[in-house]
Amino acid sequence: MKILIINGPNIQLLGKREPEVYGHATLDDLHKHLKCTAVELSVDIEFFQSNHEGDIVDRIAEAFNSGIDGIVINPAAYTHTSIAIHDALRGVNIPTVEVHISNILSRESFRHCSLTAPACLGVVAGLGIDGYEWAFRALVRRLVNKKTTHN
Ligand code: CA2
Repeated sequence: MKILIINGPNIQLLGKREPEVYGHATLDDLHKHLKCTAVELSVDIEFFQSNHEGDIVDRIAEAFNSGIDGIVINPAAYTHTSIAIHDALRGVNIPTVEVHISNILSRESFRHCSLTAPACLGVVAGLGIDGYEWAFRALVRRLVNKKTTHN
């Protein structure tokens, strides 16, 4: 099983700016942590971060051809604006869980709406970077159960 972790714009700043909102761990720390979880769960994991909407759309489309079974995505600011990422997720129909480090519902009103979440299985928000691990574990469990049920 192969899972792709996608992070959107400015997430490369994790741990370097606004620690009061996004915490002290860096993107590299997050990747290392998720790699350990992937070993524990016996699944392959790939990472992608981009500040460019089209590149994220292209990576989602490519996931369809490269045998990705599930996606964990933090579309960052594109969450609130990107019909293109919504359409890409719907287009590939790969089970996806959306993650937000902060609780977008307790922040400014422009963050309350996610255009991408309706194309996802579910959303984890407000649990800091731990949310990526919970999303990853929930996704793998869902995929394993699905395989068992259909075989
Ligand atoms: O809470 C989240 O994960 C967000 O997706 C983060 C986005 C924000 O636009 C969303 O509304 C909620 C912002 C990502 C910027 O990442 C930074 C990380 C550290 C320092 C500065 C920015």
